[in-house]
Amino acid sequence: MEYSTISLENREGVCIAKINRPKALNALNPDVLNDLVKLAHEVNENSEIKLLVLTGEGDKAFVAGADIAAMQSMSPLEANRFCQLGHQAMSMIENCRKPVIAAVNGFCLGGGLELALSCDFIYASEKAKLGLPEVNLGIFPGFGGTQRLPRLIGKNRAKELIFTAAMLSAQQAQEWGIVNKVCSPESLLEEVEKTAHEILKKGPVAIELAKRSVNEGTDLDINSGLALEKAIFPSIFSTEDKNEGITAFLEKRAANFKGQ
Ligand code: DAK
Repeated sequence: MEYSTISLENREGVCIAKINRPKALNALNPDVLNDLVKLAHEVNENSEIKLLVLTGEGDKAFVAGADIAAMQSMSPLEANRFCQLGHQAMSMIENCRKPVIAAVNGFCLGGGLELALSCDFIYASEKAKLGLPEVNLGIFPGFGGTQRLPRLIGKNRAKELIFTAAMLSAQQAQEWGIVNKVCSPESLLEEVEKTAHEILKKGPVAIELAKRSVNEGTDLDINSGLALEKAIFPSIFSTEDKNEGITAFLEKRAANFKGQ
């Protein structure tokens, strides 16, 4: 597929997607959001892509938010479409069938943090700054930030971050549970790829179903979540991967999963 704002590189099944508007600190305009929707489709459908890494072009920003200049001239109707498109992009990344890791290489603000929160988890460079500064502009987070962030770090910390528009360092964001790992800027992609290749050794269908169970289950009460897990689990027993994984263990060899 052709993308106007994202560059792609497939490294042995790990697709590195760089949002590529460095002059605007990779800010999200409708073109980027449309490209993210297309990208999520491509990742789902393209068997050569096993895992997606989202990052920003350049050494300054992951994504510095929604495009403020583009928003200035939006009519209410255009803002409504922008809102729908943003939500569609975030949900498609969140529910992509394959794992998605955010490699946060710099400013990760507003819609940029909302995008990173839609990924399965976040690794960040020591230089990264993360926050939801929308209230500085007289607006508030509108691409899922008021919903995904409190579910991740709790209501009170989320409200403090949103109300103060504070920018957290990568280290603070890790302490708050937003970031899983902090790396030097030079080693960020290497560390992400190392983890990606660990994940790729596992059963792909198992990862896909585990992701569904976590994503769909965490918004349910515990009994409904457990019922969901019980409902999803038996299907893994119909896969070749399950037979291969268990046979390989018993034969004391590495499993050769086919994703079937
Ligand atoms: N949008 C557009 N351009 C941006 C940008 C952004 N978010 N952030 C930076 N830029 C541009 C700057 O304007 C500048 O462009 P030129 O002047 O060179 O043409 C260039 O990137 C470099 O930025 P700076 O010169 O400002 O660089 P500094 O190192 O001095 O500062 C900074 C870096 C990240 C601290 C600063 O650029 C900054 O504060 N940027 C804005 C961060 C921000 O407020 N982000 C939140 C955006 S609001 C919606 C749902 C959701 C949203 C909106 C609507 N609906 C449901 C409708 C989401 C809103 C947001 O994300």
